[in-house]
Amino acid sequence: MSTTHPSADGEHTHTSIEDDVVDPAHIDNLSHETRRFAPSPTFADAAFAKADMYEDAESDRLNFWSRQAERLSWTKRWDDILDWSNPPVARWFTGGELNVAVNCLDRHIDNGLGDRVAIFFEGEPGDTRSITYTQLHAEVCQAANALEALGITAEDRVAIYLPMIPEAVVAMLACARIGAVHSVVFGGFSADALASRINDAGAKLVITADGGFRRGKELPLKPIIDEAVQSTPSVENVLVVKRTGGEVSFNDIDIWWHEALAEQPAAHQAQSFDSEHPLFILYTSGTTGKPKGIFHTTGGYLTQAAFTHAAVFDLKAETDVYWCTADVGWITGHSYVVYGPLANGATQLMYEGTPDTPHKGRWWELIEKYGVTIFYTAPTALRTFMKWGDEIVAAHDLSSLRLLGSVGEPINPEAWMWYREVIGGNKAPIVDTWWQTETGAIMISPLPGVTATKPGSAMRALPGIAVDVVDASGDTTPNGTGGYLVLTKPWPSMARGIWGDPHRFVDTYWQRYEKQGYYFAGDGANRDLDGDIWLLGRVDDVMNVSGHRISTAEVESALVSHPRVAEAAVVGAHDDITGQGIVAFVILRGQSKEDSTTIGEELRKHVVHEIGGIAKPRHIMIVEELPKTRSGKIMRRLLLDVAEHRALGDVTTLADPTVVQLIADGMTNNDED
Ligand code: 7RM
Repeated sequence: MSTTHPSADGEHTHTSIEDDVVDPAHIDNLSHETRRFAPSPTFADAAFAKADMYEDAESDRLNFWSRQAERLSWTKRWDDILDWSNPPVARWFTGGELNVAVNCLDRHIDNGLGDRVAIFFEGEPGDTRSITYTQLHAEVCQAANALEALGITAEDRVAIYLPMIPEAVVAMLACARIGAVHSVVFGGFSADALASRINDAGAKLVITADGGFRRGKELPLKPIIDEAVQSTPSVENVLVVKRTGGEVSFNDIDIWWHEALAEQPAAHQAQSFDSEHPLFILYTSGTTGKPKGIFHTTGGYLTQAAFTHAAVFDLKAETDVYWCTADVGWITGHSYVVYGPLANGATQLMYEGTPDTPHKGRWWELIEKYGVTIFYTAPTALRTFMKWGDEIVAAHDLSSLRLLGSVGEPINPEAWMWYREVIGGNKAPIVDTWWQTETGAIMISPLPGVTATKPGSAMRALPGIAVDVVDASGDTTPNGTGGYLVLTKPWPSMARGIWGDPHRFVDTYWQRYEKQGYYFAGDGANRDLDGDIWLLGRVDDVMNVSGHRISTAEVESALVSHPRVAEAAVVGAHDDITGQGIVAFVILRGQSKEDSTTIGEELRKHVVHEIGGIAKPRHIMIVEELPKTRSGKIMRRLLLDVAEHRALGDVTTLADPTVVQLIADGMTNNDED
């Protein structure tokens, strides 16, 4: 069934993914990479994680995780490490009780580390703050008190829509402290996207800002909230952080954050919550138009976030300055800006703006200025810097860097080598970390003091994690071939479900290998002859644009909500910088023969309005027809061939084989940037 215009009742129908699922036989770009990079003996000797950690975890996985949980501070010890009696919903550290915010703040202060800097903040305009653990604790306590004064309890959800400023961390920890579930929505999402997430979670409070600074300009957020809350009956109040000082309209439900906090004491008696108390919901795109509210709980999540942050990044909390460039609106920001680093008492840099403001060397300038030692970013950013040229990097002293991380998409060997040589000065180990919103924390990655890495490979599962690469029937594929990536045993930070939709949780991740009890990740992977894993990207209709997950169906849905669009099909076409770029094929309604550039531009704006800037199509192609199978399914593989300017694939199953050729002939190479 193809994507059609919404019917009168507003229901959308969506393209089936069946004819797009990659046959493992086609997943065969086996790398012939032979380079290996072992850590220096000095790095290896001093490493947090040593080789014996693998055997240790292998011999008794549950006790391994139990020991990791002991790194946290619990007010009540757990009865059982894992309850897997009701799959696929796991319960970890059952009966245990803890408070996440206490683990991230109070216990460090109790250990005499209150004066350690938790966050060096650098705003895009150049304003700075350094916030110690004692100061962060005081602010979180005030915020927790303020939330309670607004009637927020451990039964409620709070939506957070903020720029990358310390208040985002404070807001998240304040929710965690009182047991309220936060739902952070990335600042790049539109009012509609925000409203649907607020409604899905039934959030009672929204925490936002007047705006943030981006690309040298004020980016207003308040008007977006004002529009969103027109259609969110559950929202009782909006707390507004003053960041830019720009003009905002204030309504009767709005309260200034600084005023609400000023009224509150900087102390707060934290209560402990059950290990399985929900901590947050984070929406992520799936194969339909409706984003999934992935939800995580407390004890298992924090255990794995903290453990992986220590082991994968080899954190030396006393001396390291850590920087993860992810926004808190994504899972990487949750686990590796907020919960992992703070649980470990790390000192980190937080930067508000874009890498090219006011100049293209801003990131490298920051690394030099703060003496960053551990740096975690995405391949799309690295490829952008490669394009800008090495001179920009060379103008800065990056010798403080001792470890580099990559996340969000496969890193191509060229970018990996550039990262190693130009950024890491040929000495810092690189950890390519594979994981997902659903896994909550890193699953596949080198251990930097142990693994001899290969450029482009995430290598193998971390200690305590069980992965496999299987064929369609769930059988392990031999080394030297590829298939689907699965996780074969439960892990502490696994999602506990999709908010309000338990069936979808089962259908999406667990149905496919129900017999084996495997989690289906939705990624293709190769295992080389040594058994090391090479991730190949999604095997479903989820695109990965600059490391952001966007579903083709979601963009199609946005397109068909425009009155002029009859039908739309979207593919993620290869892009040298962003990994994939969004290319849409659109059939218009009615006969009017307007300029396709004008309508294309209008539709791109419409998608931005419906979903947000991250989903803006790179190219919109107006077509007369879409290639379909006889059963009416759109043949995306062919559209992808067209979008990537390739020779057309097999068209024999097409209802009308001439259609694609017509589209291909009309596809000009005028992609927008
Ligand atoms: C952490 C994050 C998850 C999807 C995942 C993959 C892709 C992420 C890597 C990667 C190859 C990596 N969460 N992905 N990391 N692919 N190598 N190191 O990105 O939920 O937003 O996305 O991202 O396709 O399924 S996410």
